[in-house]
Amino acid sequence: MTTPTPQVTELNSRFGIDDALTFDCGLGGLPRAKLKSSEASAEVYLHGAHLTGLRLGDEAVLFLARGAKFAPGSSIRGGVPICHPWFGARAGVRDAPSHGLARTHDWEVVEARAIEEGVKITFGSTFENFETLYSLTLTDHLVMTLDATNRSAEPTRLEQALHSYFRVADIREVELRGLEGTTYLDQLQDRMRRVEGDVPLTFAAETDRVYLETSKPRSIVDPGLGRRIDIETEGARSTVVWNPWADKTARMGDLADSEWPTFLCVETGSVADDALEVKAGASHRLSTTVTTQPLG
Ligand code: TA6
Repeated sequence: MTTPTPQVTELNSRFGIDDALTFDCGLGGLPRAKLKSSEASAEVYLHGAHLTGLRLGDEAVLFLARGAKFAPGSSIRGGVPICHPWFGARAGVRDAPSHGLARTHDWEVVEARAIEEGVKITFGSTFENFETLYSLTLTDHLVMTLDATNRSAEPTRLEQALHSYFRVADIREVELRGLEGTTYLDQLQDRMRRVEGDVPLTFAAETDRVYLETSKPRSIVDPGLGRRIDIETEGARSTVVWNPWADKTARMGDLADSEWPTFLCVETGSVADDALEVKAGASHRLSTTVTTQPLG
């Protein structure tokens, strides 16, 4: 047990809630919040407001790379990185960091409270024109809510995604339901536009796709873990589906060669053609709900 830093001591005194919400020094010595309800638990770092662990029932729902970096200015490989206020490469700005500013900056805790059957923590920060709040509500499931308010006098373009790395037994055995028949941009073919077939997605190679105008609930059906992960959204037009497969993994310093089969990214937000234009003074809410069910 490391000695708590003054920052962690202050966080516990201001926001701690018995064993429902405690703060400690996590990996890399970074301040971490630990959430606990009767049926679930979660861990989230102030760095990037990055959710790194989620257990629903006794099952780990998210993947976290063994070689993930926990250091100021670095993004953490796994969990749920927040891509905001842009996604991927920033249009027209060559050296902009991939996936925006939110995931590599420290957020503040702005509120924490016990709720019926669980706990809710809210982080805040400002990224360019957008005053941003991010809440995690943990009961027997998890709701992630990202609120962005345009504090400028001009309408402003916004892209965002909750870049969730879901843990699977073996991606070659899973199905992703809910995207049948939708249009997607294939990021491996210069964002060529294609239409998904009328059967659930299965995976046999590197996959990197931005599905547009998606609205139905999505489900990861995982026979290896005997479970289904259900993902429902509000205020999210896009679903990004990604797995690097073996060759790309070999080129990634924070992902071991053996890890690529054990996760599937299903990212929810508004990306590319689905980018938002937020009016001056207006807000946009993105909300994603994650539940799990045993496979019957
Ligand atoms: O998930 C879609 C994607 O844009 C992929 O192209 C891949 O780059 C992935 O995000 C991870 O990005 P990162 O910057 O975290 O390595």
